[in-house]
Amino acid sequence: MNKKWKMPRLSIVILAIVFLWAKTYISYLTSFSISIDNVMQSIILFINPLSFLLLIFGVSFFIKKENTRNAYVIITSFILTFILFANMVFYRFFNDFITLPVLFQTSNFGDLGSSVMENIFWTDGLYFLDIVLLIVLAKMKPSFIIFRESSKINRRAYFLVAIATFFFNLGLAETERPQLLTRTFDREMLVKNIGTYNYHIYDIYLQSRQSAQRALADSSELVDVNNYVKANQVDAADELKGIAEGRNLIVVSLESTQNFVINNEMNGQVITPFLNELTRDEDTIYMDNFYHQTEQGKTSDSEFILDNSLYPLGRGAVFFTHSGNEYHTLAESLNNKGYFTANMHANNKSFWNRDIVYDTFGYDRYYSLVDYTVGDGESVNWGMKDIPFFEQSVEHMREMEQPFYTKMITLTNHHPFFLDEEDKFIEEYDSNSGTLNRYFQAVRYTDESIKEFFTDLKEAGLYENSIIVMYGDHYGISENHNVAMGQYLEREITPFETAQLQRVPLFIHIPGSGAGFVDHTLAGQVDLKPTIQNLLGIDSGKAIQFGQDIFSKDNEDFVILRDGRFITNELVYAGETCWDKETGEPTDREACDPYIARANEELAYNDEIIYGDLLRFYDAENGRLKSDEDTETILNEE
Ligand code: GP9
Ligand code: MN
Repeated sequence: MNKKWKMPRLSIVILAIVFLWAKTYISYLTSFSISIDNVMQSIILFINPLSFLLLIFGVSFFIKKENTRNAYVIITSFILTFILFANMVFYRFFNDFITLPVLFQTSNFGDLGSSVMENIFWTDGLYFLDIVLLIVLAKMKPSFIIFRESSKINRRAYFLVAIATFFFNLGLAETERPQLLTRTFDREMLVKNIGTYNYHIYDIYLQSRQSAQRALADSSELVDVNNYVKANQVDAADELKGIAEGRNLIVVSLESTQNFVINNEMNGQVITPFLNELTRDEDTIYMDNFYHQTEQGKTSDSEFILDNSLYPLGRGAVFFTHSGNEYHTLAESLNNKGYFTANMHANNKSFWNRDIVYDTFGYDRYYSLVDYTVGDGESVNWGMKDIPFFEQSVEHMREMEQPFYTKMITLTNHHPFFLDEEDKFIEEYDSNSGTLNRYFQAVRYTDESIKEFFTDLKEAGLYENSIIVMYGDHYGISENHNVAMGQYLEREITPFETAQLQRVPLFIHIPGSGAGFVDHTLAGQVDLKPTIQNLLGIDSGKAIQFGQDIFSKDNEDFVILRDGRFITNELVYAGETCWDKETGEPTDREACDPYIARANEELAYNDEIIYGDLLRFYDAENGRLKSDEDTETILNEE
């Protein structure tokens, strides 16, 4: 009866697990916008960090020495907290979770500096508080904490619980989302169901599987891929064929430029006066239903699509992960036509691994940062301002052999969208998002730079004999700014609206042609290569590619985004929901089903090509398999 009450004693391991579990769950609620539709999903979200934490901290039970064991617990806590923190910062910018290939893109990190700093808050420090506490406890060894080794029985029970938790979690996730692990385009879905830490383990597994895939691939895989591609190819347009034959080709990638700013105003101020003029110009084709198809590789993904008419990858940047593959590029086809081919971008040459990839793609020359003089006050955000960039680029063009093809990449309109006073031509917007507020100003600056670029080209005598193709590379405003976007667009930003916001402008300007019109055809970046080739009178031959000539009469009105969303004339599939395009309301899923299958099939074939490096087996000139010299398999019999 008189037994003294004893405080229940806690194991330091359990304490560490509880802290991390709590932190991870809090981060789900506060830092990641994970959508929850039902109670089951809330339960899964709550338990999903646990199985991994139990297992990883369980390792400590096998460590005999107390100090080593405590050190293991503390270091593991720190590493996992850091991974969580890195994901939070990454998510604030990219609205996405880190993948292994992204992590190894260290050559990009220097330039990311300003964007990273914008996305770290002082409150993030709170996430590390428990580690300080664990260190203090390990030092002071208070009596209410157990530090000694656990018994065999306890250990067994512990791991039984851990493994049961793991399968319980996986089981719930499978019922909630069948085929979760086989359809892995959607990282949010993965994290939601198996938790951040298991997600990273799964990501490591994917990475090793993909490395093996190339080694195991053989030319026979091309037969299916080729059948699919050929079945979906259309005849190139006749009317515009060769309209720009022999001209210089200037492609301008407009950083973060979305289509909603075109012919639009912000608080009574015109955002893109020059581009607006172009939409009504007699020499310009303006496409207002054109989608970007990029993923984690952002600008580099759009470059990849342009040159190959293939999709980028669902995870990582293909510029990093598959820079050594064999490709049949736009640059190569122009080289064969006697063009001088170049890239122009005033950033470190290794950013996005460009120096390596441009070589692989067959470009003759890369004008990178070292080829530009960045004067005082000529740099903002990630580097050189666009106006001096265009000015100096035209100087380089004067020296080029003609005809030339050059791809230019603008930079000023990049997150965090800061500008010097003298470059602000309009006021900021007035929402709760500084990013969106500054975005309008930065786009306005891009518009000004294009206007000056056209003048520079005319002065250099390069204008008349060129065709200028300009397109937005990817979105600039992520879903993290939905409230502010909703305020601007005066409607709620549903997944349907978000998909529609992935439209970027496309301008095809052919001086003196009189070929201008506004085109509402549905198209995407994969269509750029065949379209440009047709305008230049180049036969795309037997290239394996997913795009279609936009101006072809048979062009299919179906655009697939890299994460499996798609758009047709009637439907939009986004957020796992089928939307009626006219009303913007959800509609019967059956209507979307055939397209869902088609989108998945196309993306899967695409990945097979890239992961297996399949084009190394293929001769695009004659449509034959290269490696099979004995059999001379012909894939494209007339
Ligand atoms: C960097 C520039 C921007 O050189 O192309 O890259 P992004 O972050 O947009 O992919
Ligand atoms: Mn970009």
